[in-house]
Amino acid sequence: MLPAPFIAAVQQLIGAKRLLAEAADLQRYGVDRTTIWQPAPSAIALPGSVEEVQQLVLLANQYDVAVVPSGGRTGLSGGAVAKNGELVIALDRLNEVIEFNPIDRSVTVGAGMVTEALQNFAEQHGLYYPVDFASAGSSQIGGNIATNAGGIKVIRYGMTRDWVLGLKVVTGAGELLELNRGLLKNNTGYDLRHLFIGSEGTLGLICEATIKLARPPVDLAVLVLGVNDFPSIMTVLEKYTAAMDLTAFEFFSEAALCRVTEHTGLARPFESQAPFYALLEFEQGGDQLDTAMALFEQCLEAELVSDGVVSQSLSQAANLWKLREDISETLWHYKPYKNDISVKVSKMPDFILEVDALVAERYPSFEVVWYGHIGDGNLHLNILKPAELALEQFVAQCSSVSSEVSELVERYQGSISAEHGVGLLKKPYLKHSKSSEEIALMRAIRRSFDPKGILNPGKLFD
Ligand code: 2HG
Ligand code: ZN
Repeated sequence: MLPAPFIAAVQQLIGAKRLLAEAADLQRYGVDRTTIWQPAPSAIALPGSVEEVQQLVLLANQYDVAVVPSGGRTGLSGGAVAKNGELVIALDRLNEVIEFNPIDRSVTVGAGMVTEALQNFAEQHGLYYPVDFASAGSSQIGGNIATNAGGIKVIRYGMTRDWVLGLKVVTGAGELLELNRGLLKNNTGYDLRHLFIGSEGTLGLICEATIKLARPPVDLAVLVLGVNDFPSIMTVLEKYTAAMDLTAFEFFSEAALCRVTEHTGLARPFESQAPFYALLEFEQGGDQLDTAMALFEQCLEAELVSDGVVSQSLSQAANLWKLREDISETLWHYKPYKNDISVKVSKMPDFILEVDALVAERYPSFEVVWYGHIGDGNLHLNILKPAELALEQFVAQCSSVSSEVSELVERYQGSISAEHGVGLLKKPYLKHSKSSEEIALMRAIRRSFDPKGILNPGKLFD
């Protein structure tokens, strides 16, 4: 329950109709794409300006109200879940282009702008925003920055962090900070902008962002290969990355393909079946297409791959991409337990065999679906909940296996969260990717931005 004087002050600040408390709104704004926690916020505030965000945070401090910042809520780690009567501050209305500069090739946008709208804006100006993933149609830039979102083009373009030139944020204490001024070069001590990128709403609310744009890639082709086993995927990756600049190298298992084709009605890439599929994307200009096809022949001869198809049109390329991109949405219907782990690409061949052996032993009766950004060393293991098993029991069993997977990740010096963030889901495993000294410093940083601990309590660490 929020204190009555706080509600009155918020209504006065943003207008009564911008403070939502209907059951459907609490339900909608209280969760992300996880399926584990029940949403239970007290109310949803929809501020219309940075000043209103700042005033809201100051009021929350005054009345000791916990706040959950909210973007498009497409996260997969529970970072935007509000389950304890918090006030959700949703940035939906801060969704405009504020300034575009073609000389700097940068654009400043409100944090509530949907990723796809930014991609479209860039395209209309002959430019390109390269951070891309299946939820681009509903995720928001502020949320992407708060979680340092990755996606399907990281192998070529990096993560969200690589595209943020500047940020306007309101800290947990209510200070308004303008970080890095949109500059390419700025060596003036600590770069606080980078602390906010990936901070999961625990240091402040990201209100505006200045984003760098790229030249668009030209004439992309998609190649899907049927691959015989895990080690072969890595050999194929090595061969292709040695010879070409790929814009993507993704993989998925036959189980993932079956679920997607069943769910979407999409056609298989080719008739024959393989245990795994690699999806490669590249600019086909110059001799790139010839190189890709020559490598395909070599891989066939070496019995690394068994079949393959290359896109002949943009629509065929888009359909091949859907086989990979629609996996997460398809599996969501099975309430999957998610892993999002990474190691250095060079360690991947050994790591993958060990994870495979571990999950095969520990999940003998659950269906494990493999896919991910294998070109970045990033695996998504989704464990599907058997229909007859209660959610709580399923989560408990998966969590105990996650501890073992996390120990393995630690042994390989990898990450327990490659791109989805820690949120609530990975909190127990953070210690496997960060030392206790690092976590202590993270806590101290959190306290200096949010001394009363009102922002996203319980996320990242307790
Ligand atoms: C993807 O790569 C997303 O498709 C989602 O990061 C992964 O749902 C998942 O586990
Ligand atoms: Zn992913």
